[in-house]
Amino acid sequence: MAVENKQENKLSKPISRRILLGGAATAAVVLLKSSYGQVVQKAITHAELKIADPTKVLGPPPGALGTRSKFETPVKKASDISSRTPLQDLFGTITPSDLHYERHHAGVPVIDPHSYSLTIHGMVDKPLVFSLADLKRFPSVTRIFFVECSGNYRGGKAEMTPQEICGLTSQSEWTGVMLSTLFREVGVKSKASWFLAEGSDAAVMTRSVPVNKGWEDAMIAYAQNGEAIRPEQGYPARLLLPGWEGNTSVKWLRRIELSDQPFMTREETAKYTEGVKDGKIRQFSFVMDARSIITYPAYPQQLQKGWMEIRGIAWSGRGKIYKVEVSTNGGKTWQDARLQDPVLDKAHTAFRYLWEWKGGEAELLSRAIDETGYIQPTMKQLTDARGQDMGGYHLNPVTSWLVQRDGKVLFKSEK
Ligand SMILES: Nc1nc2c(c(=O)[nH]1)N[C@H]1C(S)=C(S)[C@@H](COP(=O)(O)O)O[C@H]1N2
Ligand SMILES: [Mo]
Repeated sequence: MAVENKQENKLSKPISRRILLGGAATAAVVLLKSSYGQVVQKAITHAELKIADPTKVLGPPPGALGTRSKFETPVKKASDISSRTPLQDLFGTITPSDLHYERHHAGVPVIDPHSYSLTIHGMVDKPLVFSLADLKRFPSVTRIFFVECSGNYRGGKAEMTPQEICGLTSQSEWTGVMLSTLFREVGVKSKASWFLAEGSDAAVMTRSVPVNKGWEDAMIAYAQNGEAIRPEQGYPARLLLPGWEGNTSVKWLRRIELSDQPFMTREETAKYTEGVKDGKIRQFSFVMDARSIITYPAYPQQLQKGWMEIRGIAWSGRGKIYKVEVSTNGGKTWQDARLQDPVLDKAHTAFRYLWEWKGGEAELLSRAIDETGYIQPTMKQLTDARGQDMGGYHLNPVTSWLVQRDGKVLFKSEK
């Protein structure tokens, strides 16, 4: 109690709704009245208590949910339509679920898992309606891969973080049922060459997908990083097409229709097409090409002279990352970075390269090469290949960081 009393004044400021303090055993817990009126428990950190020596006071007891350290504040950068993963704040390759990027065409629907259903019909022997419980009864699979929006490139100024440049990619461990399992269950007819995937959000998003992807590695996921999939990621179940543009991984999936031709929905005619040379438009460009980005050092870091580990992630929608090359002199010479095992198929792969900054200007680049031999292009190579009107989709240029004499790091924006 002594500690609480001493802290009385300090506490009452940040925690204005405090109505009751616990006894000695709950020294660092207060009960608060939430804005809805119910009483909730809030653990107070040592920082809030301004305790210099944590060995001299009982810490907060376990809670119903864990918390992130008050000293760590990674956040998604959100607009009305999307939010971006803070790639520069993360370690390893799994994106914490609450930091997974989001892209919704009509917000996040609330779907009751008990009334949820997935209908598979069209060119099948036996159309079926699956409940969520039905989906969970099938043999399950767990697999790690990334989801990336095809509109994942921003440029325009030097003061941009990895999150701002390409934070529309995230990686989770997904669990669900292979679509091929359900295809066998309904008896997809051999003539069927495409299927339509339809979401139950207010956008009723629909995409046509070649049936081969369904047989190959498409899955219906109901779990993410060990728990039920998040509402933002498609609760209670979504389609996931590993390595393909995020748009095709239809969330809140309610219907799959088999056909012998694409359905030519709005998302694949008016949207999600790219200009190529000679005024032509490219359609059904599903695969996300290989890419990498150095996430440290990056803007807004301030470098100190000496050794450091250049760090980043590389990924490819075509398969495994074969190699990542790093240049510290603007592309004059390249060295192989070390890849962190396991290097997974269609997955964010961490790379590292030891570098000594001796002061002076430097230009840091990374370039991903995947197992098909595809080499991540420069922005100039992209423009040369696709023309000036290539639009904003499927841009995976080599990202360059300019280290200034004073140790500031700036993005060399090329678009
Ligand atoms: N039903 C539905 N599915 C959807 C969308 C949507 O708005 N509605 N957005 C798509 C787009 S454009 C992308 S990039 C991914 C984003 O997935 P995430 O929000 O889980 O990161 O979901 C896709 N699936
Ligand atoms: Mo997207």
